[in-house]
Amino acid sequence: MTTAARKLDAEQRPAPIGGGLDVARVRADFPILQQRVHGKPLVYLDNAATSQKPRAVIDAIVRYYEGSNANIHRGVHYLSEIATKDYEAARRTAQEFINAPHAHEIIFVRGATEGINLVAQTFGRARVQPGDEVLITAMEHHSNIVPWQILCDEKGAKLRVAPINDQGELLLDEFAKLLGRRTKLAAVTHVSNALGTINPLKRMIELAHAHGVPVAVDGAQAVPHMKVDVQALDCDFYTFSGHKVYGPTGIGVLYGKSALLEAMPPYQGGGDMISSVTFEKTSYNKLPYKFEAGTPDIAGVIGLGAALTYVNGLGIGNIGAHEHDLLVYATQVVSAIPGVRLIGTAKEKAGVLSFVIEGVHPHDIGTILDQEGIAIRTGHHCSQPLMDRFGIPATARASFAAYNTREEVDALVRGIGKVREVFA
Ligand code: 7TS
Repeated sequence: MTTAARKLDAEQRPAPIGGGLDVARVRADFPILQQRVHGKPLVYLDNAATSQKPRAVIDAIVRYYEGSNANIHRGVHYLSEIATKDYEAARRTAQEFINAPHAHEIIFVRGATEGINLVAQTFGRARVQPGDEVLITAMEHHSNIVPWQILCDEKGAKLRVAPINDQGELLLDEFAKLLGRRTKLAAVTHVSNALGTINPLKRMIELAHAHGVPVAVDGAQAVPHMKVDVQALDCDFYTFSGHKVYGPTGIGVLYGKSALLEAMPPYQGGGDMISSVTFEKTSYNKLPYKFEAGTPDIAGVIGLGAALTYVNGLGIGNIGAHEHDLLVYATQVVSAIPGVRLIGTAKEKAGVLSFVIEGVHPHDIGTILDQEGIAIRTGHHCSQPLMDRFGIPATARASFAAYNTREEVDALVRGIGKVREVFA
């Protein structure tokens, strides 16, 4: 244990809140966590980049390929019917997971990135005209900046950016002031991947709607950690990636309100998204198929369904409470280390701990921690404008999931101690 961690004696440490999670059992569900890295037990703290996958997800994918692989929605044969049934069952699981009113409002996409691009290129393209504005925040991931820049460039529209304070919290008044006659859309993150800030999303949506502005939400970092209810939020679009919520890579969900999805032009043309085609005219399929051109990632969808079912089994509230406990603990012990500065100290945070160490480049932190078997992410986290806002090129970021433990946070603290020794 480093001196910094030792300094925090038992009474000073926040008492574990426990919650309803049996973390040892959760860990046993994840085969990858059993391995050693560079001779040390793997400490996986890069969950904001992607989470690990439980056996239930891996098995569901294997079961599909071994037992029911077939194309969907087009076969009359047995395997195709099973595959279609499983694919559509996963859609209902996703619908219930975010409390969408209708299953046809769930569009399967490659991930949050594709969900956002879909909205920009269909809804955005039809709605935004020269002189209009699209409003985002200063803490967006590049995938919630660049698609809007592309749209604004094409349309001669303007991207407006709501500022944040030094803690990494959105300035709600400034956000409200930026909503105006020209604002055609607000695209905002629910939770910041680089800071962990949880935005006051419901209030932001109310403010936007009061100006008649629809809101598209990037939920990539929220869905794995908290109950998301799209009806309670009243958001117009909500997107997330499967791979950050214990599911496979390359699959995600875009939710949109029926009326908006109905009115939107299609995103990609191809098989399954049509109801009839002649060389003169094509009419499009009904929702959600209008937005699912071509053979989808069937195994991915089934794996995602298994992941969401797995999360339901643990209880998203239990996961959130456990991660909050880790965050509170990690904040206390890491910030007590001399030379360490936390980036992102919002009152409302999900399980992300971004930090810098005086005189050490974050990449060197990551490399030394890797030698200790500890996986974190270092860099700008695809949020360069946010790094600029804090006047830094990069941070080191530890991010938590259901299977992490306080012992792993202690390992991180010891690892940071090593970094400080090397650079002393
Ligand atoms: N939005 C947010 C808030 C994200 O954190 C990410 C990925 C994305 C969108 C894009 O998700 P994708 O699945 O389509 O790639 N964020 C990160 C990260 O923080 N580290 O690696 C990927």
